[in-house]
Amino acid sequence: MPVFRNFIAGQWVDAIDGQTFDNVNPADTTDIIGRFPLSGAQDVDRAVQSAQRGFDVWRATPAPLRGDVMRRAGDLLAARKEEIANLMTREMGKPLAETRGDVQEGIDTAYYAATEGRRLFGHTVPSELRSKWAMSFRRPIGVAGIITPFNFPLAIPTWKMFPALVCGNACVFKPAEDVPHTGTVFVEILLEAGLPPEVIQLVHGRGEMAGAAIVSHPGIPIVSFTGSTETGSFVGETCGRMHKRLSLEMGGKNAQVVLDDADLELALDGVLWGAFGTTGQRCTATSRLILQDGIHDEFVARLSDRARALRLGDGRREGTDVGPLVHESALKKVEAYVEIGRSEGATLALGGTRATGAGLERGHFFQPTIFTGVRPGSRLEQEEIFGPVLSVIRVGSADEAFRVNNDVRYGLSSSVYTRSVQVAFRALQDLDNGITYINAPTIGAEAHLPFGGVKQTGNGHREGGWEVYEFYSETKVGYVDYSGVLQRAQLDTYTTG
Ligand code: UN1
Repeated sequence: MPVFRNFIAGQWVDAIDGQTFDNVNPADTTDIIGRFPLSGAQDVDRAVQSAQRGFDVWRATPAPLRGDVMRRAGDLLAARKEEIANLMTREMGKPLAETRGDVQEGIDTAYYAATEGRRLFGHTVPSELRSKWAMSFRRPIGVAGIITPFNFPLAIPTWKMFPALVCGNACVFKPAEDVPHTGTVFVEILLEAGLPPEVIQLVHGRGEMAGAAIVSHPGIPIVSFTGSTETGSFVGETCGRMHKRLSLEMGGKNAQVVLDDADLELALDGVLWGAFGTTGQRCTATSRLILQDGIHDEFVARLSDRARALRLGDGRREGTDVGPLVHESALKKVEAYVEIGRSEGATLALGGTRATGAGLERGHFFQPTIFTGVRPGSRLEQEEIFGPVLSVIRVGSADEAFRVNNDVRYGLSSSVYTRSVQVAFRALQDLDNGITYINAPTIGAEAHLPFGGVKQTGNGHREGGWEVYEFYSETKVGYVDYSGVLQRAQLDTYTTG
């Protein structure tokens, strides 16, 4: 079996205590992809010490040259797109069309980052005093702790690390233990692109061990985490206590609203992709479908027909629409929510059980599942499931739909299907989400726009676009007084009035 290593202090190494874990294909659990180091606090500590040396080299490298490394990384990702999509599907299950998109998101992020190395704008503003300049500029922060989930094994690490690196930080990277192979290939690509070896450290392992060690290490002043809201609370507590800068991207309970005047065929395409793409394992997945009275029954009937026809299977097989869940405990969680839905009195309109049949015997497959008659406020309607389970809620008006959309603790994305320009713009204003789509599904964020959510989805930061560069850098202000005399701000300026 192939054996993989950490990348620490410029070397490919085992975990210090020699422990390992196996990486298993969720579509066929007899297919073992490789053995990876199960790292702990000592491994993280070595990584941080090395990254601090890397930081000293990297921060002194001009930002446009740092950007050139990202451009080359983008070129390498583009050249290896098909190969990376394949290995990604093998380790986490989503179909090839989606993993190709995942790699493309990484390529787009690379090229955006490359040019950002030539911007990293500060401000120059007039001073209130004569013969004095006032300006702001950006400085790197230090060693960034990067903890990423399984569902976008390449895109999410690139969202975090390309901007962190362009800003001049070093990174200690822990990919989810479900997708260590993609994480390894990504680090190889960064090195091949010319990143100085100590600037990047790869530490494989579990959240409770390697992840917790990163979050609590005093040598890591900045942490970026994508994962569950529960884990995010722990990460936030530790970072808060240690005064670390922290970006959290956490849960969602995203809704697609379909109003009576909508293009129903378009809305059907949208919800199928939003709810069952990535087997519902996206923070942006459509987990609730809010239907207006007038179209409710027809829409549910047409949706059930379309969802029933989705083909489950190995994502590497041509024609597969929906892959497996990532592991057994994800499957159990989905089963538990089906039970919760039943006990709360919702009607199971489709699915609800593990999927069986030819080619599905050895994987974590679950049928696309639809509940109707779901009550606002019920657990099924409120809690993140992270699986192919869609809850349908009936409403009488756009206003009621918006209230239901907003009445959850999460606020990542939302979607409204309508032909009314008034309602569309009202939705943009009134829905409590970081992203609202009009006539498009809840998933599909683009790499050059800010990505993130409100309420318990995040902690006020955004990834992607221009905003993330502010997260990964400190603003510094410089004043240059060339008057040759003592000028006292606020005292010598306004002498009258
Ligand atoms: C996530 O679900 O964790 O908007 C990220 C999308 C993707 C990113 C999702 N581009 O669906």
